[in-house]
Amino acid sequence: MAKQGVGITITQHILNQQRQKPEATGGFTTLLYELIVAAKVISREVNKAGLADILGATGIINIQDEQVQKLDVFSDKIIIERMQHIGQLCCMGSEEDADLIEIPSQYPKGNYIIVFDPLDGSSNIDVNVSIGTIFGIYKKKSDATDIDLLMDDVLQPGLNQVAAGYFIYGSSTMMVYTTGDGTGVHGFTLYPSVGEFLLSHENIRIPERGKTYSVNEGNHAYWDEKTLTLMDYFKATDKKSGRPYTSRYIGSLVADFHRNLLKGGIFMYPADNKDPKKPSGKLRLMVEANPLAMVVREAGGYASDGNGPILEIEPEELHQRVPLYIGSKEDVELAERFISGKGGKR
Ligand code: P6P
Repeated sequence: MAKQGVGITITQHILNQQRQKPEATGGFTTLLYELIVAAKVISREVNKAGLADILGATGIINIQDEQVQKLDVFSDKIIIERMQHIGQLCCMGSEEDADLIEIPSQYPKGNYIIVFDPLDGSSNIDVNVSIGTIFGIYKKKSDATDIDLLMDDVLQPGLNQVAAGYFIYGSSTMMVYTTGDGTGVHGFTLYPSVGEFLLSHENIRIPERGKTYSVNEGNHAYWDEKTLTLMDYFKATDKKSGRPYTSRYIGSLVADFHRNLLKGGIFMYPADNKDPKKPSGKLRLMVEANPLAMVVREAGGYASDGNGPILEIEPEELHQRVPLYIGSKEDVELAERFISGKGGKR
């Protein structure tokens, strides 16, 4: 018999999850709903970027010392606009903004915190490569309400995220998220003619081990000996352990992560000595590593900074960077043995 209706919508899925939590007030649901609206607007703009006059750089340099693309700015503004009025947040943190973002006084405040990268991979916008929005949601720990006193509430280890996920704007637009409490990782695909995200990847599980490694080999000259030995390991021929691995690197974190989540593999952005200002590599702990580390853990994978779990790192500042090894559990644990010096040889 033909499938009736449209299947399970994201709205239905979120409400089902809310019903399983007697203490739920619906505030978290409201937050996710408006975040989804922001993503739909960003998806619309990304998918017409080639047509609209929002291509190219703004000439602004952001906190990350990176050329800001117009869609970055647009995406940042859309998320802030959709989040600030819902009465569920005490503040926000964005990769595009140096400081915490305050909730305007005309809106009620709440106990949630959202940190996000509004449009990761933005350097790929005008070459039509998949890009994404990454988010992590926390609950405030203190009674503070003044923006100047909330940084400690924001700088929590990733373990404390009450939800984490991403939107990927690619051949289709998808939302992948988890509430981090054993309820699994679920993927929803945007059905353009309906304008709704429909459940398309229920309970995603990442293969224990993959056959793909993702890294920017162009940084080879800037890696230390342990990193070089690790990369040589993946490239060496050894049929018994299924090597060499295949190399796949898109240069857009969400796209590289999403492929590995579904197919297995490891993504790496090691520490390097390329830029003295970024000794821990390029990726950010709060708005990139932690949310994806929560997603991959809930899907059966693992994320490490090379010495230990990303999710256990006590953040020291909003935009701190961290080396990232993330994906199939066995591959990341192997990488950790090489990088931490607890085993592994060239
Ligand atoms: P590189 C995109 O600018 C980004 O932040 C991530 O999406 C991506 O994984 C990484 O940088 C790519 O960096 O140095 O390899 O170009």
